[in-house]
Amino acid sequence: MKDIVLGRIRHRTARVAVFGLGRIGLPIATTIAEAGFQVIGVDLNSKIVKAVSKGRVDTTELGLSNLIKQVTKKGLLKATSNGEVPVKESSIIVICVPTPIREDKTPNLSYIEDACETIAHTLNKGKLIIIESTLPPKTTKTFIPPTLKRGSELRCGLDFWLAYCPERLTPGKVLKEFVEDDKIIGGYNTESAEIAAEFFKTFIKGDILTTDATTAEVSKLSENTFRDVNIAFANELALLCEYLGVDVMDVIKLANTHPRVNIHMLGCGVGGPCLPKDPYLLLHSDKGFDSYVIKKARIMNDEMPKHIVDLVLKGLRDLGKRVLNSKITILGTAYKGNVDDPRLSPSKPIIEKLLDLGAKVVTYDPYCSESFKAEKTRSFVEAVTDSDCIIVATDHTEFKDIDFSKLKKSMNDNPIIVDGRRIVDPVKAKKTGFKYYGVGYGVRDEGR
Ligand code: SAJ
Repeated sequence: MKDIVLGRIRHRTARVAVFGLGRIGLPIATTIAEAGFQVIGVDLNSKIVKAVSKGRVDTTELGLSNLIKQVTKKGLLKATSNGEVPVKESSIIVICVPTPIREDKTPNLSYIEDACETIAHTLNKGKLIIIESTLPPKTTKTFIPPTLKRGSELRCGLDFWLAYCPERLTPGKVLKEFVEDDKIIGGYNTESAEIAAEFFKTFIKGDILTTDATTAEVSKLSENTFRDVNIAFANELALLCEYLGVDVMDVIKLANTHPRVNIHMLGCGVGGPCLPKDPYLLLHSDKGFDSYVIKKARIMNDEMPKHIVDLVLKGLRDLGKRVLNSKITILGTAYKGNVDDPRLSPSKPIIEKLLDLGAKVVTYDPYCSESFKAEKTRSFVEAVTDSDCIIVATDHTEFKDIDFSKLKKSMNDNPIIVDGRRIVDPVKAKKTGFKYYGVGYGVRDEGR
C-alpha cells in the first residue's frame, strides 16, 4: 500500500481533496494543483465553490487570482460542496478548516469534526490524511483517529496514514511562504510522517522537518504564542514608558540593537485569526495546566483597546472637550496593516466603547469594509472633516504619510491625534498644531 501511494505521489497521479477553501486552504489547493496534482476543493460556501469552478476568485492574496485561472484552465483544480465523492477518488486529503475558540476560550473543533465525519463515510485503505489547521496538543493522536474511523475496522497509521502539518503563513505572502518556508511534518506514526514528507517534497522548497504529531502541534502553537507574549511585553513596556515620561519607540529601537534582543511592536491590541486564539489552544488540556505568563500576556494585549479610549478621553479632557457628540475618526478597521480582514480587530472594542460614551464615530479603511456599527466613510477626507480626534488603529501604509497641514484644515479646532500604532511622527504632528497622544509616548515633566 505504501509503495502505491508513494508511486502516485512521485508520478503526480494521486488525486488530492482539500477541505476548506478559505484564506489558507485556497492558496494551498492551488499550489498543490500547480505542482501537477488533480485537486478537488471542498467548501460549504457555494459562492466560493462557484467562483473557483469558474477560475474567477475575488481575493487580495498576492498572485492567487492568476494562479487559480491557470490551474482551473488546465483542469487541475475543481471545487464542490459535497466532500464524499472527492474523498472516494482521492489518495490524499488535506484539511484546512478553521479551529476557532468559543466565548469561554475553549477550542471549537466542530469544523474539524465535520470534515472528519465526511471523510469517514468513504474512508478506505491507502489514504494519506494531512491536517494543516492549527490544533490543540494531542488532537491528532487522540481526537482525529476515532472521528475518522467512526466504527470502521481501519487502523490509523497502518491502513491509512495521518499527519499534522501546520500552516505558518501570513496573509499577503501565503503563496510565497507556503512553498519557500520550512515545513513541519508531525506524523501519527513514523510511516505517516515519511509518506507526508514525500508529498510535500513535490512542491516545498524549504526544509522538511519531521517529528511526531504532538510535538508538531505544540511547536506551531508556540510560534504564535511567542509572538503574542512578545507583543504583550512591548505593550506593557509602552505603558511603563508613558508613566516614566520616555518614548517607548526610542527604548525599543535602542534595545533591539542588541544582537540577541527582538522586542516586537506595541500597538492598540492583537487581532487576527491566529494570535488571539492560539495561546488558548496551547493551554487547552484536560489536566488544566495553570498558566501565568501566557494567560497574563493575552489579558495584557486585550487591555490595549481600553488604553486607546483612555488616551482619547485624556486628549478631549486636556482641551476641555467632551466625548459626548465629539466626532472621532477611526483610521483602520482591519486587524493589521494592508490586509482586508477584520477578524478580532482591536478597532472593534475601541469603536464599541466610544459609541457607548456617546461619541459620533466614523471609520475609514482603504482595504476593509467592516465598520463595527460606526458610520463608514468612503474617503479619508470625508472621515476627518469636522473631526475632533483621529485614532490610528491599523498600520496601513496609507496612514504613514499624512499631510498634517491639509488634515488640520479639515478637522475641528484643537485637533487630536491618538496614534495606536505609532506610525505618525509626533514632532511633525505637534508642530502643525495637533495634540498628539501615542501608545508609549511618555511626556517628560519638562513638557516635551
Ligand atoms: N501585532 C502587534 N505587534 C507586532 C506584530 C503584530 O501588535 O509586533 C498585531 C497585529 O497588528 C495584529 C496581530 O498582532 O493585530 C497579529 O499580527 P501577526 O503579524 O501575527 O499576523 P497574523 O495574525 O496574520 O499572523 C499570521 C498567522 N497566520 C495566519 O493568519 C494564516 C500566523 O500563523 C503566523 O505565525 C504569522 O502570520 C506570521 O508568521 O507572520
